[in-house]
Amino acid sequence: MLFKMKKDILTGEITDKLVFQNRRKIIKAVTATAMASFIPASMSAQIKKYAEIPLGPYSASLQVTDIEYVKNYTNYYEFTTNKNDSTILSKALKTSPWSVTVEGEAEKTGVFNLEDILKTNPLEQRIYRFRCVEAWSMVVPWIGFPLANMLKQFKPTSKAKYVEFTTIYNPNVMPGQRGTALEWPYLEGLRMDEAMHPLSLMATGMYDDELANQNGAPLRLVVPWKYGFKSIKAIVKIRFSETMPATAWNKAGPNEYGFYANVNPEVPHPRWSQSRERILGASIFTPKRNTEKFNGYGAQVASLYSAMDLKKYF
Ligand SMILES: Nc1nc2c(c(=O)[nH]1)N[C@H]1C(S)=C(S)[C@@H](COP(=O)(O)O)O[C@H]1N2
Ligand SMILES: [Mo]
Repeated sequence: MLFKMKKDILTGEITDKLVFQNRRKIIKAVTATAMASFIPASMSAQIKKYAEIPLGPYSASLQVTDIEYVKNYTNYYEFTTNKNDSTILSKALKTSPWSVTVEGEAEKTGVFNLEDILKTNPLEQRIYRFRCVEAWSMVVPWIGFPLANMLKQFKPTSKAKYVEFTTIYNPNVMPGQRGTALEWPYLEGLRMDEAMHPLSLMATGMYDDELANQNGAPLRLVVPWKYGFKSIKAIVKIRFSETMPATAWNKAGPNEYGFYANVNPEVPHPRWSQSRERILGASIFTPKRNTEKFNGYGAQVASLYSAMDLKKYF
């Protein structure tokens, strides 16, 4: 699988955008046949559901990374720090039924079924570049809905200045949670204006399908202008707060992982440069690409930070 895709050696971008789009067409054709024949209606509805999701307005026209890399090179410390092994280990996590607890500075708090959340938050596809703090990047066709849509439904009060997200805590099925790689449960947060920004996405799927467990099923955050660790997986709790949340990575290394974690080639990580990034799935001959400020989303988000020194608030 690893060397199956054709690569553009010069740019390093993986030239399978067409392959991906063709796959959509094939799925639609198969679905049409299936509905007229032998595949159970529920299954064909599921396939159709994901293949026909419209492309959202904030989708970038970038060539997407080979799905095999995105699914088998993951960071999910609840299971393991080994990027290849969370695929198998995470199969033990039961992701349905799933509920999200909403707490704190909001009018509508309580426990909500994911199914109900999805009824009022229509899905769209967003192709985003995703940049890990470890200096590699990929391009993923996510499926999800704007975070702002959902947050507004909970009616945050005027005291809500931040929103905090928590991953499921279940050391019985998540062996990494029996260790001390991070303080558990994994916790992340955004300032309210960041959370309400139209680029902030709640993802439920990728590549025309539901999220694989290792990629954060059934519900994860995707904040494309920030380092990947902000994009928390398997969310079970959302809390609106007046104060800045103490996030898992910031607690683990306050000098290395800031709360903001905006992608910034000008601010090196204390142990490595952030000016370039390895393209996930590209050959070893492919040069690294230059990391863009805000991961290329500066036109949309730079104004959120106009009053801040980004070297101090990294
Ligand atoms: N709960 C949880 N969320 C997480 C992580 C994690 O270990 N646990 N890793 C983060 C990091 S460092 C990155 S780069 C992305 C990786 O997403 P992916 O594995 O789907 O590519 O998830 C982020 N979200
Ligand atoms: Mo990461």
